[in-house]
Amino acid sequence: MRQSHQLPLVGLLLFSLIPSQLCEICEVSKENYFRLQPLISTMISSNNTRGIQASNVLLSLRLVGIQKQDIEQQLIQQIEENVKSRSSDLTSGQVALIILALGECQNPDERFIYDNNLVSQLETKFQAEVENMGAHNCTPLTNYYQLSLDVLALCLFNGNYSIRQVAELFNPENKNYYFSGQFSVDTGAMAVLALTCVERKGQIETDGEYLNHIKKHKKSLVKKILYEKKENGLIGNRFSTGEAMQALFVSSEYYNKNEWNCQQTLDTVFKEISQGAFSIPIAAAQILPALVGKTYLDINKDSPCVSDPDFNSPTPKPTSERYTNSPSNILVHYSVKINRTYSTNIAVLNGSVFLNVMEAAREKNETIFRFTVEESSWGPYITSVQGLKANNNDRTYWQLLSEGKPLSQGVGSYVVHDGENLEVRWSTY
Ligand code: CBY
Repeated sequence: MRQSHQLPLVGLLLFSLIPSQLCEICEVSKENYFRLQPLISTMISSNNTRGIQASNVLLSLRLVGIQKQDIEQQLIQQIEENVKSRSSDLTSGQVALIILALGECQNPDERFIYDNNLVSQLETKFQAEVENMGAHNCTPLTNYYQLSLDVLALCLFNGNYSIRQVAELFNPENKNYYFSGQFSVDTGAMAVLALTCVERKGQIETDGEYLNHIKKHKKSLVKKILYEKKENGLIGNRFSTGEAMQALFVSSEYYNKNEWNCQQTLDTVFKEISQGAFSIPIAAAQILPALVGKTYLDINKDSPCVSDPDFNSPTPKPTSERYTNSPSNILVHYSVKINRTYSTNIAVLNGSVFLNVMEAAREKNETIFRFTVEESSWGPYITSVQGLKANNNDRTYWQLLSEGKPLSQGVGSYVVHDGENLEVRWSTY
């Protein structure tokens, strides 16, 4: 008798709990689309969306349904020129991104992929990555973030890959998921996306054993990603959060609802957007899809390109690049550390970035502070200091630090502060 009284109560309790869990769709509501405008402005009004950044931006715009003909044409032209002028220099991940961007949905530019045999080029470049691992102590030509992009593009665009090889390569204990002992959330997230595609396409009868390995890898990677969740909801850091969200969207069966409060992550990202945290095109391009609930697995070469009317109404005004500060000087301490440390004090204009400090130091003493840079999709990347060159096969690089802590921005974007201790350190990852 007592039980039958309790039943409706329990039912009511469950009813009040379950819907809130099931209905929690973590994506920005249409009324809040204006919060994404700074990202869109950064992506489309930046006239320096050069080289490989262009494919990241195009991919992101298409994925969320932003159609701006003139901008799209400009990006496509840049991508195609890039392929024509330096196709053999492109890394495997760059080719993968180009395929993903040009083939995102049914469109005339898709032809470019097939006319230029980009998928078979990618197959060859992917195998070269794997061969390099054989010759150089399991280190690929580039990195596992790019290998994941490769597998993702091959999987989505019907390229050849061996599911056995994928299952072996993407073991979560592999050192290539780590940089200086730290799990790389960007890398893990991209691997989860690639593995999910392979898993969805695999056939139980023939690939059963490997599919099981892949499932196990995914589960473990998802755990590692969630372990990097910060108190404010970011996963890894602000720049890896978008891709981590995508990975978590496609693997909800591998974690419990209470392990991730997606809304909290979303709110923190919005706050960061409003503070101008994603001010370079690639950073904006990488965070945007997840915020509207999209993932790279939604890339579908056979479905028509859609345009979301809520995004395509007024043309956003370009944001002013950097706020203007009074042009006063600030003083920073700059060191180069190899075995010993070489230091100097440098005066630079308020609002200067790390690279300006390095340039000023070089002017003071060319022998000690000379360096070389290369352009990367995230801006300038330091390749050598004092003639000592970073080498992928040895896993060496020039690490950037402030007050002894690694920076999460590159030399071209990190704005330095008065009295700061900056360092470039010869390191292994
Ligand atoms: N993209 C790639 O191949 C890059 C993959 C990536 C995992 C990338 C981060 C993530 C992403 N979303 O794109 C990556 N970095 C890698 C692999 C690397 C290594 C590069 C060498 C290799 N094996 O390919 C390496 C050496 C470990 C590395 N990143 C170094 C650095 C430092 C660069 C310093 C220098 N010499 O100029 C630096 C500045 C860290 C430091 N304190 O020294 C760094 N990376 C940072 C900060 C970042 C983030 C950039 C954020 C920003 N706003 O500028 C990053 C997004 C990224 C680019 N690296 Co790496 C990671 C993050 O903070 N979430 C594919 C290609 C087709 O485009």
